[in-house]
Amino acid sequence: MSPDRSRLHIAIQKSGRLADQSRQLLKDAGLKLSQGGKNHLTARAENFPLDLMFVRDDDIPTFVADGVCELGIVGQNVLEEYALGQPGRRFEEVARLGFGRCSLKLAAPESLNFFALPMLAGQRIATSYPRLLEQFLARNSIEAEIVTMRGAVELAPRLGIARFVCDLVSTGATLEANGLAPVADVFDSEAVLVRTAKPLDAAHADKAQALLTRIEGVIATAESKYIVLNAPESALPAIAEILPGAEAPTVVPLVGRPGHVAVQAVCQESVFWETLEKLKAAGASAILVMPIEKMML
Ligand code: PRT
Ligand code: ZN
Repeated sequence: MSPDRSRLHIAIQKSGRLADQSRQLLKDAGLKLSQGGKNHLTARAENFPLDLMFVRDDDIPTFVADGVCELGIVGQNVLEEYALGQPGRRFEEVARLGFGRCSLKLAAPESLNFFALPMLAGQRIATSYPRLLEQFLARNSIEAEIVTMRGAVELAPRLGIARFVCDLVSTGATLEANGLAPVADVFDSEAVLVRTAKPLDAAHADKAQALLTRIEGVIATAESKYIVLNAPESALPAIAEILPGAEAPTVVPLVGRPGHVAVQAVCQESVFWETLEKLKAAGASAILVMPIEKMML
């Protein structure tokens, strides 16, 4: 089946760490996804001109760079590793999505009591990200031997393949279970929405922009909360200082309580119990924190 060129195409991971959240993001952006095409390799948004292609994450940069898909969702680690091997940048990162966070780290055997970067000189380092590692080593003027492995990198020291490894870490449990400790950050990553750098015709560009605006709304909503509280007018400056990421709160007089106001604000950062305690200490009462369902910036 050849792709319907009147529609937009987005490449997302078929299965793996980014798969569920990529689909969920599109659903949160209001897309109703069909059950999926043959072998579940494609799906269609029934209420938006967008087709989904389910692929391996490593193929997403190529699909987007070549314009087979106008959009993609992929980890920055995969994207940068691909870009470093290509002459020109043929895609644009258009939104950070706040999931799939991890860090490409250099790790050394825990038995090593002391570590400094020059100790890598002349050593073998196993990784699935040879270009990102090569860039890091060059920036630090270190010459070392890079051993490229497609997976199970953390086993390399035990197998005698390499003394050091450079691998993705999220909790650090895998390194620890293999007697390794992180010693340097090579590249921090999260999932991003990426767009082809190939020019889109006006109709496709409009559709892509509409989807991007919705996705930005979903991301902003995920962290944002709506706060309502009462406070004496005199406490307003202190309260405004505490409200996390709030722009110009609305202040409304309270009937029958002169000198007291109600404050309403959208907070674009997480609101923790500590924040509420600080607000109360500053004079706020009847504090309500509410989720925001939709937001268009
Ligand atoms: O099949 P396909 O090629 O599509 O998937 P894949 O197996 O290549 O990738 P997948 O699904 O494992 O990861 C997809 C993306 O998720 C990565 O490219 C990163 O952008 C992101 N991500 C976030 C991670 C991790 N966190 C992560 N922890 N990718 C891999 N890991 C590995 C890590 O290397 C370690 O071996 O998970 C293991 C556990 O990590 P710890 O530190 O929590 O123990
Ligand atoms: Zn992969």
